[in-house]
Amino acid sequence: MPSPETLEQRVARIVESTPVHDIHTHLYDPGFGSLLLWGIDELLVYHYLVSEAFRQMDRPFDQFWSASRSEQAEFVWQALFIDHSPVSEACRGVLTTLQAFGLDARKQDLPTLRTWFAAQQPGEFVERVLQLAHVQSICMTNSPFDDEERAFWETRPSRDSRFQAALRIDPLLLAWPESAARLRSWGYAVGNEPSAGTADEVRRFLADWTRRIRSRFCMVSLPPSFAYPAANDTTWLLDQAVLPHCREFGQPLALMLGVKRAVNPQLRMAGDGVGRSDLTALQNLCASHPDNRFLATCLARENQHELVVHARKFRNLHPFGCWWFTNTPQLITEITTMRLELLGTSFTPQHSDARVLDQLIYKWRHSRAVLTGCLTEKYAALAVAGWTVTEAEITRDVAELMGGAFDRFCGLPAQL
Ligand code: FIX
Ligand code: ZN
Repeated sequence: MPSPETLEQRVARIVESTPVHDIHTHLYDPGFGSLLLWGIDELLVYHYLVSEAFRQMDRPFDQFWSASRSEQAEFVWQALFIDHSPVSEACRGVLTTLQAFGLDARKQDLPTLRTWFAAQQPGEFVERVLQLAHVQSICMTNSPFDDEERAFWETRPSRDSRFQAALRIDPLLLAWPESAARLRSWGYAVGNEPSAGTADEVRRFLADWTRRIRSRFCMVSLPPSFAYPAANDTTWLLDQAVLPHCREFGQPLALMLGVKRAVNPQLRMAGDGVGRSDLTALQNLCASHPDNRFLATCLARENQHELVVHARKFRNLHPFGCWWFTNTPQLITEITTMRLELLGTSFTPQHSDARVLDQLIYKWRHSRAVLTGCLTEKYAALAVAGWTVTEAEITRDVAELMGGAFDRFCGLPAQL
């Protein structure tokens, strides 16, 4: 007779079989062609791995960057997988991904792996990855300020409804005089200085892009120095344009707090760092704009507790994800447990931040394993207190955590 399912096995089964809505990625709708990255070379030149590889090789920065993409992938493979054991989370991710495809990275060399990926048919590959990762839908990161991406939107591409848009506005909020010039070049009559006319035109820009890409929310990443309110363009633009826009469209603003861009420019995209934010800014935003909703994630470990406490005080705040340097099993366990203990299930534990389609597999396999552990511990503690959760209750909770609570917080995708 088979032994009865343990609590952990039951939670694992439910977590693994619940499709996730991945609320922040850097992936693109397959209709965007070459913007959607996939394959072994892209996995290896992921910026998480590049910064780790530079620690293990003497190669000058220029020599690495002037090499072709496949040579760069070879440098990373050699440094991180051959010369040392690939124990870091990002390295393990490559192995989990290859294993899910049935590839034995121990037996196959890079050329053989490349041949396997080259033989994949792109459309079928997308379906296979989504199925292996058990991802039902994805939020992209869509920036009108990115020339390559803007060109795609201007072709009015047909859309895959599983790939939802999120309007990314970092340059608008953080580099105003330069962004004003770009808006003018696109036909928006903005001045460099604050005025009612400029605010109207910024709102027209936001409305046009929200409709064009059918965006579900606006998003911005902010440096540790972000303060609100402050006597600067960022506060003015938030107050006069971005927050009114979000209210008008009934959409949240997602804040990603604590990134220090280009602390080492020689590492290019891998050169961003972390700093502790003053979350008084977030508190002030939530308190002074009760009719706005805010999604927030923090990059610094030191900000995680404060974020959760703010969410207890403001129901217009929804914490999400273990972002970037916090996307490691140890920190996901710590952060998710803290959130469960202080917020119940009213948050979204994880997003993938995948930049390469295949990464969905490892990001979600690894995160699902941690979520299973955190939930099992909580349900076991409830059982000690005489409250045994049912299969239906676990299923409900997991659905909430894997996109349900987020969808309710955001509201349904607007028919724009
Ligand atoms: O700002 C962001 O959305 C970050 O996630 C990225 O800038 C970062 O490069 C990344 O990929 C982190 O996972
Ligand atoms: Zn991101």
